[in-house]
Amino acid sequence: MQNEINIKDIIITDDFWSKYIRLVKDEMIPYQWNVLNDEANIKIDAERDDENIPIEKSHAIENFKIAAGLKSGHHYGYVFQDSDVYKWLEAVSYSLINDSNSELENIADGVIDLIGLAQQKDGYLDTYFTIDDKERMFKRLLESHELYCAGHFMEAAAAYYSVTGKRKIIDIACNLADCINRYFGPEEGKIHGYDGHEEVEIGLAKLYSVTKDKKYLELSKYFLYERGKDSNFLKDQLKDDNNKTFILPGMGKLPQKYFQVHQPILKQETAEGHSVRLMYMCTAMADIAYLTNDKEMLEACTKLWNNITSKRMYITGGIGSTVIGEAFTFDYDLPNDTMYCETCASVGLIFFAFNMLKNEPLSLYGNVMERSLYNSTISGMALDGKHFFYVNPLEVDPVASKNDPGKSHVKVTRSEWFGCACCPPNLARTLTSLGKYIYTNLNNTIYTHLYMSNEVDILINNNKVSIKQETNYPWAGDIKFSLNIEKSSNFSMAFRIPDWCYSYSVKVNDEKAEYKIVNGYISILREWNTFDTIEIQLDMEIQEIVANPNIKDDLGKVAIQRGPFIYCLEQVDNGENLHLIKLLKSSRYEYEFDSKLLGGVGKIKSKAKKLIIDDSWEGQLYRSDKKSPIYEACEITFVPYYSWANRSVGEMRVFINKDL
Ligand code: FUB
Ligand code: ZN
Repeated sequence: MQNEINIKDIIITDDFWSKYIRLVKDEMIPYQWNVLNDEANIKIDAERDDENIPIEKSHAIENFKIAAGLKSGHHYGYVFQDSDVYKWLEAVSYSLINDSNSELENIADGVIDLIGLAQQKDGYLDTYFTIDDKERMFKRLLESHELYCAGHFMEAAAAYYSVTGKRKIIDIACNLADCINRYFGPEEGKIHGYDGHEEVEIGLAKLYSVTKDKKYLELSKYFLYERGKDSNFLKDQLKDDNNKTFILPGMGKLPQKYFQVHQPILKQETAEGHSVRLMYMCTAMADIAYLTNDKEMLEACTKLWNNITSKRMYITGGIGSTVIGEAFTFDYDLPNDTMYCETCASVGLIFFAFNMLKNEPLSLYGNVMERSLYNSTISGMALDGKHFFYVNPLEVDPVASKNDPGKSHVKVTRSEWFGCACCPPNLARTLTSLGKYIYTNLNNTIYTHLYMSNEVDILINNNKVSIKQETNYPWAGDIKFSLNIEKSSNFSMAFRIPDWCYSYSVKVNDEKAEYKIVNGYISILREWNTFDTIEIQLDMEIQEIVANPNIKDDLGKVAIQRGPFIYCLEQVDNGENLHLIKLLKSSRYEYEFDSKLLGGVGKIKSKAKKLIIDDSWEGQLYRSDKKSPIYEACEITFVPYYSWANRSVGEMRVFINKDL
């Protein structure tokens, strides 16, 4: 059985990631706290043009106060507004590891007390239904998000309890889970159904992991296996409800695939519907497969994984090709300028990848985890930690975003907050728990999936192995591991070979090492001792990446990658009309780390050419043109995709035309 590393046993010391983690702790968490309390002087944006989006305020804490009877009033915000508080609480929990902050912990304890007060006597917890719609509790799961919110609370509870050891939050979570268990399940008299938005399955599995109470594991499994058995369950529930008003207008019209209920989960082979929903479903499936050794479930996960990563994923690790339903569409449909690529979906892909790694240490999972993390996940947050992208486009033209209603979701600057604020706190909880994604151990092998400086203690064969990883990653491919071991012992150390790396070297104790390649990992089996070192050098060449020719939008174009980063062109460096720029047939690229640019980034320069639109085009849209196009020579500068839109408003693109 493979073990996750206890997140309390790892400290990230990395330059690149420490900055992010600090930003979340020092900026984002206090900022979000103010937003949740309606005390931040900010403008809340609608994530797209839609007058139903609640943008007046967050009201999230206020909702709890009203549900707790401390205040009077109505619920405000999305029906899943509670989850913003839960995700914040989860991020706070992880941020308290290695960095105790009694003031923050007191605030968190206060929030937990408030949540406890808002919980009903029977364990039920959901501010919208408690305040304004009690009779419809569990009666409109298509839109209600009751179990979704419950799942986020269970995740927060597992995190807070694991970090602080304080039981109160776990007791609230168990009461809630027990309440859900009384209402749902295969037994007669219970609701045979599932939530419209997967998430409770993840929360229940985490609750099981901290309490070891098998009924939570069973309930998680139940919700997964029940999903899609009766594809009409969600809509039938709406029909049965006498009160026909919608909580989320428009949701009732969405197809079964949107909710991943068109088939039982084991039969689903392609990524369908709302991308965050699918990612949470897959994350839970992979966890249940791991926790219960369910091979069929793992096989189903593998099929979905293959479809997503080989036919429906952007080069940045973004997923979701359309704003309509924030959803997947069809194979190879990956438009760069209308896509969705929600930050939450990228985060969800990381969760899915990691849970697959717990089942099977295959480098392809680590590769995607890295791709998503370094690109479409962190692009979700500005370098100031206070502005966020909901969708992460690969091509932007401010004129189009302003004037094309079909692109109202493609923002050109990050917003201070959103009416639907799912993404910012999702980023916060992922960044503060980053340590857990770096290593796993299985079958006498310690696997390193991600490279970043850190110090960790890992138990292998009841032997404590302390590892110090030092690296200049992601800007350079040198990685050094120094060991400190209780007793010398035989085990394997395995290191992922990133999919972008074609040449590497490995040394143990300064000498060329013997190793095997196993499932995309450099694997070294030997007796390890204190003071042993492993040095890995991954060559980080600048690469031109071409897309599968089936992706219509990328034909004749290339994207630039160096190490884990996908690069982009921005107007601020390259002028307007980026679509007129063409890379030369034999382009040469020069890399330079610029400590003053964008908080310190490696930039890439190249010579290129730019099509000249001369005056003769004035007044003509089309013409028969026998003349060859005229280009001017230019020098262009690429910056890492994640760092775009941190300077000024302008065009951006990842895939660039090229003379092929
Ligand atoms: O429905 C809850 C969250 O809101 C989803 O996960 C996001 O995609 C957004 O629609
Ligand atoms: Zn989101």
